[in-house]
Amino acid sequence: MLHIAKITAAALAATSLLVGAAAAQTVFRSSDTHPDGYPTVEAVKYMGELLKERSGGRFDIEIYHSAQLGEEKDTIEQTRAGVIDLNRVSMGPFNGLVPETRVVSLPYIFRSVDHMHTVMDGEIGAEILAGFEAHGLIGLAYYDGGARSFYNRERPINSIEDLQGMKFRVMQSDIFVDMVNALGANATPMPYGEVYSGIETGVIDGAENNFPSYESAKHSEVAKHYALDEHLIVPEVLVMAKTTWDRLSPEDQELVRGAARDSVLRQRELWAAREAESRRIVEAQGTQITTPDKQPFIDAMVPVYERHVTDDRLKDLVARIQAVE
Ligand code: GTR
Repeated sequence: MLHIAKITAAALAATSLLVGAAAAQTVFRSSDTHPDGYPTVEAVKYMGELLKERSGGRFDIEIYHSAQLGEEKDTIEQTRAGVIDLNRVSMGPFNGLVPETRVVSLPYIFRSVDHMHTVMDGEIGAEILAGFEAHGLIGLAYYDGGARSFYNRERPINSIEDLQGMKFRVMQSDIFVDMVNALGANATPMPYGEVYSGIETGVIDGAENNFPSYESAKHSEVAKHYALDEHLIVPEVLVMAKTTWDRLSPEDQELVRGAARDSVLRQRELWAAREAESRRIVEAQGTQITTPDKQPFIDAMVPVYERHVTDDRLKDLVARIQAVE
């Protein structure tokens, strides 16, 4: 019911382009699941400032943070329908829609965040971004989401053996379900907003995420064991509704793209600071961090690659990513 109420409210609010009375100002409605102050929210705000300045006040961005417009899966559909103009989402929830996003959602596909940056800033990143257009979306830029690791309420994880039989929430993607199952644990796909109560009530034992999400969504209050296995380095993406994009002149499209591009550096700086700060906060609040040997986790992912990297396009992308120094 809550979701439906949110969608209806958003749909009723107006057409996606709000035209202000005074100077025919276009305000893009932008969604983010994270709270105000989170690096992705702040980066889109910064993009809005740049857009406003560079367009002489013709464009602005209004941010609906804290999942005000719904959970990511729903907001993706609303963006495709043009009800939401801009959306900052993880690549994971796009796995069922945009095949290109699957390659960067494979566990341990990137050796490090630096490797991820080199790949995504280059031609492979551009190719993946272009893949959104066939699905009613325009990929504008990538943001950092660090590395995701497992956390749970039961016990410290020092090896794969410690994960056996535990139930972990994953983002709604078949790749993540198989990833968790390949480790001998059980995967439960569910929306981000349900994770806190899921852990609190014991429906799940834990979840997996980066430090800023673990901290800001307060999962750290209910799951005190965090294992730094860093199985996923999934970039985040900022997309625009194609219907909104198509209404802009080529010059204004370039303006939007440029402002998005210029917000990336700001987001990376904010991200690095927030990652360290969130880790400091959760440790001070009693989170126990373990550092299991990653190699057995990497080895356990062989069947996940066998199952999901089957067509030639994906095989080629995986090989090219792995070949990037
Ligand atoms: C966060 C990511 C969100 C969302 C969330 C989740 O790290 O920034 O976009 O995907 O994880 O686990 O659902």
